[in-house]
Amino acid sequence: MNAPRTLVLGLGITGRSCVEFLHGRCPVTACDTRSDPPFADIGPVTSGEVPLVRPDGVDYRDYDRIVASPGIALTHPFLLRARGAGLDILGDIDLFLAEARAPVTAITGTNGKSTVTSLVGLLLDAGRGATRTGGNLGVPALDLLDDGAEHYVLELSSFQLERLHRGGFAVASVLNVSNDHLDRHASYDAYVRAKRRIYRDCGAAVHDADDPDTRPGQELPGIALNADPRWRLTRDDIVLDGTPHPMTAFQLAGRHNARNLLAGAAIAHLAGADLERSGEVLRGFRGLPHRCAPVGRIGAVRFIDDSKATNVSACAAALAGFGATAARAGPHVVLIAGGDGKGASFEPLKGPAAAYVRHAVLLGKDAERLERTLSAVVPTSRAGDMDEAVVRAHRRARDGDVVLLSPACASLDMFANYEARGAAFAAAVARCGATA
Ligand code: UMA
Ligand code: ADP
Repeated sequence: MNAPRTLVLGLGITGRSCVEFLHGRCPVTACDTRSDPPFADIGPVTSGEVPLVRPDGVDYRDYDRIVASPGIALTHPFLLRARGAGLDILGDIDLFLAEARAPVTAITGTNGKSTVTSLVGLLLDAGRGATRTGGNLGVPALDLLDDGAEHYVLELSSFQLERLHRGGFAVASVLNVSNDHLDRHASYDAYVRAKRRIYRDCGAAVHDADDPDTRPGQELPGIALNADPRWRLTRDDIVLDGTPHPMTAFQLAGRHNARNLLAGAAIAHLAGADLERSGEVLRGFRGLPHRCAPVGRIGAVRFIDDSKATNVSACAAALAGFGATAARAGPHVVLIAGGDGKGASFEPLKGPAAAYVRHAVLLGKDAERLERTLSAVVPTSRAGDMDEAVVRAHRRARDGDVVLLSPACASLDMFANYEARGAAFAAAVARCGATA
């Protein structure tokens, strides 16, 4: 077959990796709906070898397939017309799987993906340097390709999974599912279906028996966490391969992180890691920045950056995590939340807010909607920017409290991304006079 004439749609992080990978392998054209795409300055484009066109300049008859970046919905009119014209639509993960020569383990879920993916990568690698870890986590899958790799570990988003044609992951896992990205998926069921595509033809599946939406559609070998007596959480322990370990033996705090440790260890075990040898890695794992990370303290008030909590369930988990592990009962969290709620209901925050939140400072596009929900159970106030939010939160906090940035919303209405939001929080905390 002739090399397929390929249009790469989107010149962001993924599109850049696709253009660089495909250039020289097949005829490639790049296209972006934005007038100034982030990677318009890459070599193959500036040299003219890969033309960059606008969507309205595309004649579908000139192409066999479109590699569509995850940020572009499959329902985008450009892609609907392309499908109507008979073009194949795929994503970067299909290109990656066609090329990868080592087993690939893949992890998805609404929350905890990055934490678990990073942990699995560390456990599998055990310091040898032969495991490549990335995907939605940040380094696009095609940039991981390496002849020396012995294993790949990918974090996959629902956007990547909904356009994935291939399967066959060595180990696949849906960690948990709750409402998110409902502005992109037609319904909650469609979102669950996209997530479960990860199990297609996989060698082994890890799901959480406490969350039925994580189940594979058919019987597969693997581990059903919390149903399998060898892999479960008890009140105080994490049982790994039949051995109980007290939760206090691990660096990661909160019950949601105990779930992440359990899942990460089970996935790595099935993928071939020796957990006895990697015990130190597991116990010493401190998680990733912007996920319940301490950024300073003022007197007896701690400031915690959970900027990566971009949806309601992540924020609820963080509140419960700090609430349940607190030294004393009663509300002791001053919450900073808000941003773009992506169409989700904030109702599920009411319970944990009533139990653990002393005061909520709200900002961003959906501040008013959040206030309507939360003001029924806790005192709230509004802030125009992050500096004001931190000053207000600090004023409300009492000794022993936690000021928690856990927005329950995407950041893009006010910041370039969640990292920038977390950095703005840490900077504001430092300006208030915090120490490490
Ligand atoms: N866009 C346009 N026109 C285009 C192409 C993109 O307007 O022609 C917009 C999109 O609507 C989106 C933004 O540009 O708002 C970025 O989209 P993209 O597909 O170019 O994204 P990349 O830069 O390639 O980054 C993607 C992931 N982003 C998304 O899926 C939105 C990154 O995950 C991922 O790290 C990267 O690929 C490497 O794999 C980020 C993310 O927010 C962290 N993911 C979502 C999440 O985790 O909830 C799914
Ligand atoms: P993802 O990559 O899926 O966004 P992360 O590991 O980056 O997940 O964690 C993002 C946020 O989700 C954290 O900051 C925390 O608030 C929340 N979180 C992490 N793990 C879990 C879990 N197992 N269940 C619910 N919420 C979680």
